[in-house]
Amino acid sequence: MQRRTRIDYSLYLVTDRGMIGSRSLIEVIEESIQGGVTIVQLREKHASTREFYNLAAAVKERIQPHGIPLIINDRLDIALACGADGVHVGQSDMDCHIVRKIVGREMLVGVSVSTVEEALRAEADGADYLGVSPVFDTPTKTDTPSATGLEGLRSIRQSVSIPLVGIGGIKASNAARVLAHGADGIAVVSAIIAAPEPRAAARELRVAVSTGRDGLQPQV
Ligand code: TZP
Ligand code: MG
Repeated sequence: MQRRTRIDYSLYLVTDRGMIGSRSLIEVIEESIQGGVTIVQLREKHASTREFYNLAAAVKERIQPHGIPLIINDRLDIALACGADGVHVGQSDMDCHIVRKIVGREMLVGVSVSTVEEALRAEADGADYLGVSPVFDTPTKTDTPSATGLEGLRSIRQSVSIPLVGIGGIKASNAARVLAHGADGIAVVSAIIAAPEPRAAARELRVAVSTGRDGLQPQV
């Protein structure tokens, strides 16, 4: 587990097996890491517990040699069982302070937030990082609060000091603006998982992240 080392949130991949077609998820993850993904969240909404655990263990084994942290969406039992680096919870999952009580200080805890109030509460409850969600509307997940937009993201950035990533509708063409509005990184599903070439897609997103960090506005 890597909580005590510095985590690089630059390009945070969130998985969705519904988008990979006939490809293997592990291959897609591996290629995306070669392209520059810095952290991986395994998000499984339909898998059985056994299937989720087996997949998590296999992904962990494959990404650990690259030094890439593994985060498990929602299921802290799976996160604990497979020795993941962290767990990510939303506003209707287990409360962050209870998650923290269960997982202890070593494991990363991430929380999805869409308002300043939620962000302040998550920080006070011991979150390590926030997913500001959704920054833009996205067909990938529609049961979300209204999009924060870039100004909402900036307000959340100004209210908390823990790292945050933007998620929702982020692609190479708008990623730099997300960074320029205070995010430490971008979290994406479709921009990598649904891309025909995940390695090239990740590479392009990393360039956009660097551009945004430099405070440069992308060409539109
Ligand atoms: N949480 C908030 S939006 C979202 C999740 C998991 C989906 C983001 O998907 P995409 O394809 O990167 O817009
Ligand atoms: Mg959740």
